This record gives sequence, C-alpha cells and structure tokens, in this order.
Amino acid sequence: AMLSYERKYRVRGGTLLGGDLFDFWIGPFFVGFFGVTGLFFTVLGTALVIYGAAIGPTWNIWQINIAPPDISYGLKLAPLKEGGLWQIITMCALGSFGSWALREVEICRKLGIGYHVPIAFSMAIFAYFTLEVIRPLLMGAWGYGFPYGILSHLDWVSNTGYQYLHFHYNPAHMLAVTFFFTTTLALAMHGGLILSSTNPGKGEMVKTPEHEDTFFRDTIGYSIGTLGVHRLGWFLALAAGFWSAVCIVISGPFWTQGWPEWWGWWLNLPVWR
Ligand code: BCL
Ligand code: UQ2
Repeated sequence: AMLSYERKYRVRGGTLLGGDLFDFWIGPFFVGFFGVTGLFFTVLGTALVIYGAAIGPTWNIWQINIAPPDISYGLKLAPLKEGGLWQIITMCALGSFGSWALREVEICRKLGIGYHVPIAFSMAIFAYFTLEVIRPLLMGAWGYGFPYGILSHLDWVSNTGYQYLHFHYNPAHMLAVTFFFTTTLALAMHGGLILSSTNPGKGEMVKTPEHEDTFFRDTIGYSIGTLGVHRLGWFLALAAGFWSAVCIVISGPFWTQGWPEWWGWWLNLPVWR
C-alpha cells in the first residue's frame, strides 16, 4: 500500500547514474542504479560469508570467523581459503556501503533535501575504510585488518589495544569516546525534552518550542534551539566517527610504542622538566 502523500514524492530524475533505466520503485523501495549494485554486493558478500563459515570449523554463531591473510602475504592477493575470502568480502562490503550512500544521495536529489544523511553515513564508511584499507595499506599488510566474526573481532580490538599497552591513553581515542558519550547525553536531553512537551497531562495542550527554550533558559541560562540541537547532534555523532578513524590510523603508522609513553611530551615540557 502507498501512503496518501507518497505518490506526490515519486518524481522522476535526480539520478547520478543510469538515467531513467533504474528510476523506479519496487513496493515502497526506490531501486536506482545503486539499488541494483547494492543488492549485488550484499548478496555476493553475504553468500561468501556463509561459504566461509561452511568451510570453517564451526557453525557456532559466536565463533564463526573469516580472517584476513597472514601478515606474510603483505599487500598481495591471498588464496581464497587463506584470507582471499576476507579480501573479496571486504570489497563487497565497500561496494555495498558505497552503493547505499549513493542511493541515499539520489533520493535526496529527488526530494530536493540536503545531503546530511548520506554525509553522516559516509563518516561511518570512512571509519570502516580506515580500519580495513587505509591502515593495512600504511602498515604494509592486509593482515592488519580486523576479522569478520562476532568474538574474533572483539579479540582483535582487545589484542590491538594491548599492543599499545593502554589504549585509553590514545588522545584521539579519548576524543572519540568523549564524542560518543556526549552524543548520548545530547540525544537523552533532546528525547527527554520532546517527550516532556508532547505528552501533557490529560486534557492539557501539547507545549510549544517556547516552552522547550524556556526550560533550558530557566535551568542553565541557555537554549541551543530546536534547529540548533539537531545541528549539534549531527556534529557530535560525526566527530565521534571521525576521531575513531583517527585513533586507529595513528596506532602503528604514526605511533608504535605504548600510548602511555606518548604523553612523554607533556612530562618533558621545559616548564617542569
Ligand atoms: Mg576502544 C575503537 C570506544 C576501550 C581498543 N573504541 C573504538 C571506537 C570507539 C571506542 C571510540 C569504536 C567505534 C567506531 O570506530 O565507530 N573503547 C571505547 C570505549 C571504551 C574503549 C567507550 C571504554 O573503555 C569505555 N578500546 C578500549 C580498550 C582497548 C580499546 C582500552 C582494548 C583493550 N578501541 C580499541 C581499538 C579500537 C577501538 C583497537 C578501534 O579500532 C576502534 C576504532 O576507533 O575504529 C575506527 C566507527 C564505526 C564503524 C567502524 C562502523 C561502520 C559501519 C559500516 C559503515 C556499516 C555496517 C552495516 C552493517 C554491516 C549492516 C547491518 C544491517 C543491519 C542488520 C540492518
Ligand atoms: C534545547 C532545545 C532543544 C533540545 C535541547 C536543548 C529548544 C527541542 C536538548 C538543550 C541543549 C543544550 C543547552 C545544548 C547542550 C550541549 C551539549 C554539548 C550536550 O535548547 O531547543 O530543542 O532538544
């Protein structure tokens, strides 16, 4: 079924590739050139993950693991069963994420709205790309990428973290964590404020943005405003993803010792040295 206003927004054009060829909907879903490529990479990638599980030692969902090639393969293509599968799955993942982002762009163009959603999603893709492509390239081996598996990727994070002795001392990790936490604070404040003003007592009227502004002006002397809070949330979330990418790309390519040792520059400041 189509919602009453949906037909109005099913406009032609705005596509980046393929022209009119894929400019149609299947049920509620816009297809587009990137819907086709997205489906292709998703189906192929998922099939390869299942194949990787099938030739592996276990069907235990927690323990299934598709690992990148051994470090000794460097940046070469590896045999399918020795990391080659991981390499093709990574290409499928990037093809799929990229297609999804570009399909979002085409829909934004159709609607004449801003590109904020695809830009935001691109930051998540950038973090993934940094983990699986940029850092392994800089380190000289695909084996530095993280493996595909529920427990195995957690083990990778733990092992990689302890290689630098104490990852909490990584300054970019500090920023990333702080932005993640601040994002949840902002969303809790915003969700709370909206619910409080739109769920009045029985018989009472729904409250206005002026009530919302006044609540924060009365409590902390400042309101960021209804548009402002969404700009802030968007910025905080993107900064979290950005600094995550930075914190891992500098671990190895830039700093090879423990992160606690990085703070030597502070201890060595001439003021107290
Ligand atoms: Mg740490 C990374 C927080 C302790 C080692 N750590 C991170 C960051 C984040 C974080 C800042 C991961 C988020 C991210 O990259 O998002 N760490 C964090 C916190 C603590 C912490 C809060 C804590 O103690 C309270 N970390 C530690 C300890 C170390 C440690 C001290 C281990 C001993 N940490 C590391 C290492 C890394 C991190 C090593 C990293 O590599 C990682 C990082 O920064 O990576 C960049 C970015 C988001 C993504 C990468 C997701 C991308 C999503 C893609 C684009 C789309 C997926 C689609 C999906 C497949 C589709 C599914 C379809 C649905 C089913 C419908
Ligand atoms: C606000 C406002 C909203 C909001 C929120 C605020 C009317 C509906 C949550 C309050 C937000 C502030 C003061 C910024 C806090 C800063 C950080 C870094 C968490 O003023 O306008 O609109 O939802």
